[in-house]
Amino acid sequence: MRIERIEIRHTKMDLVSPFTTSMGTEYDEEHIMVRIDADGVTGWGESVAEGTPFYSYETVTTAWHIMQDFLIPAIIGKDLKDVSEALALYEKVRGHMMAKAGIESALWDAFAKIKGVSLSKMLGGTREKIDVGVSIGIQSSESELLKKIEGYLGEGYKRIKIKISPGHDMQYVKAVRREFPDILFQVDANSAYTLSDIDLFKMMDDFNLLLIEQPLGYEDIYDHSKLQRELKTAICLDESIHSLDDTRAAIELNSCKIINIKPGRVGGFTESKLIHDFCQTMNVPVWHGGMLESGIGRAGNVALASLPNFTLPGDISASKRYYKEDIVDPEFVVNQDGTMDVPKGPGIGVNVNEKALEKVTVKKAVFS
Ligand code: OSB
Ligand code: MG
Repeated sequence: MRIERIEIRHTKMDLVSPFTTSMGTEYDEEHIMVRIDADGVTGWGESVAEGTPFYSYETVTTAWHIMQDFLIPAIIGKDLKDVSEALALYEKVRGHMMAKAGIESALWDAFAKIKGVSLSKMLGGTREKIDVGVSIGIQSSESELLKKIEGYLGEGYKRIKIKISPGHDMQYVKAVRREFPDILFQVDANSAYTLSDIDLFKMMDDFNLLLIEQPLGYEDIYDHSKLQRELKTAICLDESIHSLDDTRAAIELNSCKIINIKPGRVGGFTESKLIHDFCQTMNVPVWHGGMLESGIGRAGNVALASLPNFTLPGDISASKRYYKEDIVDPEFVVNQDGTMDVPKGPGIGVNVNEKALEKVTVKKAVFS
């Protein structure tokens, strides 16, 4: 497949409601959409680097720079036989996983379309429907939170995750469990705590949480092993895991019992699959995280989450939970039984709505 043309677009999409976490409040989401034209097909991908370096050091600006000056020059005009050839061409670039994943995902889509198979099939997916959950930001009151949860449960979501931060934690956990004693329920701290908060987590241990996501440092693996030792509840790592090597370290050190896989955080689907497969052999469940993606990134997430060891519901929600208008057609919907259909068409299996994409584009560059 000859890489004839690559287009990148910095996009900005308004969220239907603000998303508050221990990292701050987001009102809109800036990402980079990648379009690759090759041998008569068009592959689409999304880089989930955000406008701010609060979740990761990467931002849309750093990802743009890395794509424009290193990743795109390495592959443009080249004749590639598979995705791994592209990875080899830019393997000298260290870090910048979200920039890499944006390019890599567009390549996967293009290769799947050339083969005429769905991305799910191409990645080794085995499911036609995936179980989905929803990630709820910090709310202004317990009653506000309970109302939101009730709404999402009514829409079918199989699992509820709430964001926590110091001062917005135990009382919310208690309120949710009082109201909904039996739901699959987990919390995400986004690295807001330290080992000195161990008593708080010991208290949470009595509330039958499915997992506690990334309680400690955003690069930490060691302190999490000390915390996990003291808890019955599974710790799940998100921010700390950038590769198969990180995953191996975390599992060998017993720093967590569950892994959150986000392709953007680990450089793409190739590394995601390695992590998935390794966790499967170690009997460690994985689930698919989210970065408030548009339909382009979401399509990739759904395809990846159709692999067999994604045994817990993902942070993969309906388009309308994030955006008034998505940039793909059809938009992603959640079935009443809390599942989402895995697209069956070639590649990502949804069409990009180029008019909607144009409306959210703030900057564009073309390479050929
Ligand atoms: O920590 O999982 C996270 C969104 C942006 C950055 C980090 C995270 C999140 C979410 C949203 O929790 C998940 C989603 O896309 O629904
Ligand atoms: Mg998280």
